[in-house]
Order: sequence, then C-alpha cells, then structure tokens
Amino acid sequence: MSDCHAYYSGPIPEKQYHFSDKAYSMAQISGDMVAGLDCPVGASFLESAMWIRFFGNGTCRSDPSQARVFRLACVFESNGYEGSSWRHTQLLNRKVSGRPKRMLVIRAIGTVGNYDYITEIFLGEDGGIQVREAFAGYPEVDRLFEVSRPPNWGSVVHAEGGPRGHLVQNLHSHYCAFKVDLDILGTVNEFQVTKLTHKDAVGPGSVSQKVQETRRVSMEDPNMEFVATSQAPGVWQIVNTEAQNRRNGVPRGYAVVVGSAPSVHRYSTSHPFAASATFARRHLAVAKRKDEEPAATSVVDFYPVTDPLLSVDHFLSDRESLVGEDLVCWVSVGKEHVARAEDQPLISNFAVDFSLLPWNYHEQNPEMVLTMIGKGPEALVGAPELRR
Ligand SMILES: [Cu+2]
Repeated sequence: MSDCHAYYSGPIPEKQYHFSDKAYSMAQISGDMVAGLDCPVGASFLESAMWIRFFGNGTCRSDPSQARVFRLACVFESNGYEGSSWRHTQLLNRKVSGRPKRMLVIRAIGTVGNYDYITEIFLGEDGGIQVREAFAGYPEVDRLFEVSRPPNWGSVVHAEGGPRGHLVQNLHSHYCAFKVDLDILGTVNEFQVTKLTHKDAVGPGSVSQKVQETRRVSMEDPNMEFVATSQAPGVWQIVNTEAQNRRNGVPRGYAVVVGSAPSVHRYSTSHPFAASATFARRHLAVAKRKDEEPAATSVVDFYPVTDPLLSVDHFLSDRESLVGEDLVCWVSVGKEHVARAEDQPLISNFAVDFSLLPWNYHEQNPEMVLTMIGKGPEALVGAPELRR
C-alpha cells in the first residue's frame, strides 16, 4: 500500500480538508494486533519497531534508540471458512465434489488517529491474490446549530440542538493507492485491455450482440483513466507476449480486477486536493517501472499543492512506451462515506478490494488437481450409471 487519502466536505468550501494518512506513518501510532480479535488464536505474528512515544501531557517523542517491538501483522491459513474454490453437482446422480477454499492470509493494521486501516492479502491456491483494505474507527464530525434543511455536506447523526448543536458527520471519502509491480515471467511485459461492446445488427431480421475486443495500450497517457464501471465492463491485464499459454496459444498474464463498489474522486483538476490525488482519479494506471517513482504520493505533499513531488499523472505525462517493458500498476480502490446513524459511536468495519487473477497464466484450473471432497466430476459418472 502506497498511501490512503481522505477528503472531507465542510459546511462552507473553505472548511474542506483532506488527509494523506501516510503522513501519520500508517504504523507508528498503532496498537499491538490481538489474537482472537484481529487474527485467529494460533496465527503467526510479525513484529516491527515502534519509536514514537506519547506522554500524558499530550506530547510525543520520536526516538529510534528507544524503539520497542509491536505486533504489526499476522499470517495464518484459512481453511474452507469461505466455502469452496470450486464445486460441482453431477447432473445425472446429484453427487457433489469440490475443493474447500484454502488461503494464506496476511493481515496488518495501521492506526492513523481516528481510523484503523486493516490491510489484508489473501493468497489463493489458484495463484489468485485478493487485496482488501478495511476501514475501522470513527469519522470526523462538525456541529450545526440552525437546521432549516438537512445539510448537503454531511448527515445529521445526532439531532440535539440547544447550545451543543446538532452533530453532523461530514461527507468524506477513503481512497487507497497500491503499487502492484507485476512481472509476468520476467519484465518484458505489456498492458492489454479487453472491452465488451455491442456490434450492430448486420441487416433486417438480425439483432445486435455483445462482442469482446482486445487491444494493446502502447504508451503512457495521463488522460487515459481506467475506471471500473458497469457502462464499460472489461478486463485489464498485464501479459508476456513471448510466453504463450500452451493450451490456447494466447499470452500468459494476470488481470487486475476491482472487486468493491467502484468509486473515484470527482474533483475538478483545479481543486486544491486534486494535484496530490491523481491516483484516485482512476482505479488503474499503468506506467513503466522507475526507481524515481517509488510511491503514488509523497509524504510532504500533505497540504494542497500545485506541483506534487510524486503524482501518478506525472508518471504518465512523459508518454513512454508500455510495450516490452517492466510495468507497474497503480491501483486505487476507495469509497465515498455517507453517514448513517449506525456510524456512531464507532463505524462497523467496511472494506474495498481488488484482485490479481491469473488470466491464461495456467493451462487449466490448477486447483482441480488438488485433493478434493467427493470423487471428482469425471469419476462421479460411471458407465453403469450412464446405462441406467
Ligand atoms: Cu469514513
């Protein structure tokens, strides 16, 4: 994860504010992860160093020489709790076979103040990787004393009036940037997009039908915004054209699939938040990998800026070739947070996610050769049953 941003609305435009949560280190004000709450009892915990200490008078000190260890992450195996990875009922005899969904789970929790960020990576047996970012904690609020009509910059979550005013939870968003440095069988890769469109009817009596079209994206372009939307479904994938799948002859690759309700920030490019938030204009940007482009944002670009040190738009603006190159996917997943009464006093954790799925990488479903429940689709129907 490269950064998480939050953009808050306000009662007047001048009271809008935003957070680059990387500025809070995403780790140094965290607490230890708890067995039985954050991870199953028996999970392996990974420790890291914490060198910021808080004192009772509200001050804090950063002193690496006084660092202590804390439980930053855990790793465990999830064995079938999410159902099956594949399942089949044989139509003729209704016998069932399948493979319980087993995953290696890596979970880390970073606190930034009011929110805890729960970052999870699920490694599946088919080579698929799901990345999930869950938000936990409490949103920022403001007060409103006169309510002639509901505020459009947030939701009243506690109507009290009087000297304390009404409590309004500001409309805000969460956008997290991930750097996905995919190397498909080496670093000579390219980026392909498959789009679903509709082909017109060819003549009287004919009807239109949907078709799939795959094209290569040959160069970086800051104006190209890959946004997962129901209006333009498709597949984004990084492939190695020199490594063909032996079964179907197409390039082996991995797809980037946005899994959660898609949202991108809709600020105009002139908005003060927009310059350091170009990653969140789209779900995916693909750029040539460079050492001088290590992260989607810079920690010093906290406040509104016109010329950020790091910006996905800048990465794309030199329009370099994406063909036969070492590529990086900048993936952004996020959510607009409209308040509900149940957000008080603490929200229920909610998550956004994306997946990296093998796409013609394997010759067939690799999980079919693993131990299964039942006898398997081929063994389920014997010759005697077919004769019956
Ligand atoms: Cu929120």
